Amino acid sequence: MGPGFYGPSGIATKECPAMPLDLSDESQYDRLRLKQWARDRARSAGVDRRDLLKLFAAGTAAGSLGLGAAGTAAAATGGATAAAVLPGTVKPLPPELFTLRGTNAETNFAALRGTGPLTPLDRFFVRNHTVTPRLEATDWRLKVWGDALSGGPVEFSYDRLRALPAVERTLFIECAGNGRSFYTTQQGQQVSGTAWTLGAIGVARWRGARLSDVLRRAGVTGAAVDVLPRGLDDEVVTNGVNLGRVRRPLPVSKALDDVILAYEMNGEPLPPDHGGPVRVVVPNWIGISSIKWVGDIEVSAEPLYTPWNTDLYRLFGPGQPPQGSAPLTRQTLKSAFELELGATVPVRRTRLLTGRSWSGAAPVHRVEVSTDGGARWRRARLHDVPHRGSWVRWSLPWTPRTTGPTALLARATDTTGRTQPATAAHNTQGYLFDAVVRHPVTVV
Ligand SMILES: Nc1nc2c(c(=O)[nH]1)N[C@H]1C(S)=C(S)[C@@H](COP(=O)(O)O)O[C@H]1N2
Ligand SMILES: [Mo]
Repeated sequence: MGPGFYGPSGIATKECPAMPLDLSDESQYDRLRLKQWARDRARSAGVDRRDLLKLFAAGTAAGSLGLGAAGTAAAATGGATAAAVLPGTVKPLPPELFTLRGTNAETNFAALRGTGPLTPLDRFFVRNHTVTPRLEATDWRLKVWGDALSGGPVEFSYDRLRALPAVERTLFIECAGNGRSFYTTQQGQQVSGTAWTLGAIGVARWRGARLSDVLRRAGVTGAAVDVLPRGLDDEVVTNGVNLGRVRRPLPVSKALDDVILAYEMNGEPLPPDHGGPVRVVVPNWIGISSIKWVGDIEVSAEPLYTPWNTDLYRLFGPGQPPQGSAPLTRQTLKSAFELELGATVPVRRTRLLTGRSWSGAAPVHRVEVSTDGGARWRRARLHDVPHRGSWVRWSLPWTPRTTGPTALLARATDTTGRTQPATAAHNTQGYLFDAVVRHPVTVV
């Protein structure tokens, strides 16, 4: 029996292989997992289920676990304010390139102006639940294990991984909470989590081995359902509960499709802050899927649950089921100007407005820009051939005629025909903000 067979209830049963289900359809997969979770059919990998339930009960009332919040660092250090916590990164985080947010560093979009389609490593955003661990490639091992392998655990050294056929792809990694602050500043809504503007995204050229090659060599069987990569960074402690190491299950269909175990980023060995020596890169999916510093991968014949696909990284709030939406997978559609928020610009001088747009669903088709707060729109010129999984750079000349405050707006449409809406759907943890951002500027 293959992995895709489910009984009439939608729950996997050994006895009832009657209804094949296409697990490569993300929404179908997620709806199924959600049902299983709700019915308590799955085990919660590594965390006591009663602890999780306690947390979720507290969490949904208070908004969330506070994970990924400005308060994350505070929780991790026992109540210090986030501002007092230095991000535990290895690379420098100068203020012209980054805005610090607790343990995280947001890329200043203005610092991308004039750079190429790839985010330079010195300005790629960092999102750390704790601190960057220092790992040596020579000591590093990847252990692949679990009940959906034909044999026992299989270990891969760095050299063994590098000896596998290499793939190279240009892909963004974007946090699910990117743009979160605009729920509050633009829509007047309360959300929990790191108050990113639009800089929790970076695009890099990743080189690595296919996860599918590693899983096949490890003896993955047709019984596999979920694949759970886990980071070697510290365990995450929040509100006194140890959630264990950062890990989030991937459906086996995605794991065998296009996921990379990356050891190079923009032609360099993967830097420590971005998961070196080896990280997972999951094309088009929210950043948490792309586990950094991967140390082991469980291949399971039953669905797996961790805090990162149950309470976290799902939508809670109006219009969502009480237990929350299905786990989030694909990223949404966004645009950003390569300009400081609140920049001042001289009147009657022509300047070239530049920015970037991207979508997790499809290549960007068109970008429109308004320089008068949304009354009139002009089409921007695209500077890259649009590809799914990456962004396009664009530009538009602008000659402001009157002084005073105004808003610049950029609106992308992807090749599925989806256009950024005026308002994003509110959810308590502020994920997947996709609305057109009103970028304030003052003409002087
Ligand atoms: N092991 C581990 N993997 C992780 C994280 C982490 O804290 N630990 N953060 C995740 C999140 S939430 C995001 S958005 C991306 C950020 O990748 P970056 O720091 O390379 O930009 O890594 C993901 N992988
Ligand atoms: Mo993230």
